[in-house]
Amino acid sequence: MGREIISLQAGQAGNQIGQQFWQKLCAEHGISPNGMLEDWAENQGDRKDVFFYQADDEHYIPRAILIDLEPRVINNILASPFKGLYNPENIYVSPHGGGAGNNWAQGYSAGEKVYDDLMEMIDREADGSDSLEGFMLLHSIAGGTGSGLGSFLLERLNDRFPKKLIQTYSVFPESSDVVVQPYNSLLAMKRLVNNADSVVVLDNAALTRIAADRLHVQDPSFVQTNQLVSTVMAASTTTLRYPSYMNNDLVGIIASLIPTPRCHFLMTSYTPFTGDEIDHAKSIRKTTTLDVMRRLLQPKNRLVSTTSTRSSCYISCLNIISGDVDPTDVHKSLLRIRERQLANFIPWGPASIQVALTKRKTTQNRVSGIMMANHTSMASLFKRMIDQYDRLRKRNAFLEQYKKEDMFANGLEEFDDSRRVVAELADEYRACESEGYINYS
Ligand SMILES: Nc1nc2c(ncn2[C@@H]2O[C@H](COP(=O)(O)OP(=O)(O)OP(=O)(O)O)[C@@H](O)[C@H]2O)c(=O)[nH]1
Ligand SMILES: [Mg+2]
Repeated sequence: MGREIISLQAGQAGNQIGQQFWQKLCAEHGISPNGMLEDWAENQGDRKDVFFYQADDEHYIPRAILIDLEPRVINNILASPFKGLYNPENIYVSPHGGGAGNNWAQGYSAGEKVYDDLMEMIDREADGSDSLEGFMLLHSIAGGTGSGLGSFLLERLNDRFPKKLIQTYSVFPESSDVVVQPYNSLLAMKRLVNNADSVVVLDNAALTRIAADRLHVQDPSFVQTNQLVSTVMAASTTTLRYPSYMNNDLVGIIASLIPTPRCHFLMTSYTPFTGDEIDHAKSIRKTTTLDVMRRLLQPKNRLVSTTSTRSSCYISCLNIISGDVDPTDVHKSLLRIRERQLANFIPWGPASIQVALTKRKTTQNRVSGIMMANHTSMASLFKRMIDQYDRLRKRNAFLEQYKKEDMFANGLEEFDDSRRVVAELADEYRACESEGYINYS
């Protein structure tokens, strides 16, 4: 057995999303807010040990490390009904308390200063697992802590655990969020490219749009958008937690979605969001397997806003379907999708949607699904990021705060290098659209 995953949640977005993710996993596995197993939850054929371990007194404890440079968000978690769930030794709140002021460089430097404390927690968790598969980082890339300290962690995890996988759930900003977000995002992107094996991209613009669509909420709170995110995170890990014969470890999922190492930025869609997951979701009529699989391909259901061109296509696509599903319906749906050409694929690889049916038993028989896909339109997101960066940089705006930190004290090469890395990634995604990609270097 084994194949455990340690989650690291950094900064406000990381910890707020993490809070809901753990709440959701507890509900699915029948773990109460204080870590006790409910009676119905025995012998469900699930693997609680991927994300939890048991303390001496049988309590389930998340393999989670909570990190922030300011206390507010973590204090909220510690004032919630789930306060007893986490291992208190796994919580790091900076004693200085002011956060990283929306500044990547400040977050990165803070990481260097608290390296020993953080690594001690991570090593202890790693030593406590039987056979660790990897790490999951939850963070946003627009602020200071999740972005900068998160970047630092990605680099160090890579050095210290070179054989372990790193997957991130990364929240990309809406363009109006933070003035210096183009700087922070670009610098964090370099680490997501170089130091992560797989990045699940979520963006706040898409989350807001889906909240308006599904929940009729025009100005959603983070609690509401985070319910969308935690639903998707839980769904994307169902095959790990309820294993069948495929996709039951992270390496399997990554291998099937990421044929070439640099193009590892995944988009997700989920349908239907209902009142089971989301407060105030619109009720839905009965959904069929075909409905679900068709909706998963619609751009409006994606949790990331990219712009497709006529040549945009899927590099890979995995659907994980839950509920009462007849495999013949899956087969028929795949045929229908192919006949109607609802999904275009790269010319240099297998043109097929992979489908996994989960073993998770639910109370309703409702069919729901998540799509995880590698799609070349992701290039448009990186292009937009570079354009926003160029506009800010041309004016030399807001650079003083960065120059105060060591990395930028002697020049701004780090910015130029990060820009180069992101531009090359966008180019490679576009190159994937043509036959000649097999010779790409
Ligand atoms: N989806 C989502 N986005 C969030 C949440 N909290 C903050 N954000 C977004 O994250 C970005 C800001 O990053 P934060 O996570 O607040 O910053 P931080 O990592 O705590 O860094 P500092 O506070 O600067 O030290 C903005 O784009 C926000 O809109 C959240 O709970 N959910
Ligand atoms: Mg913060």
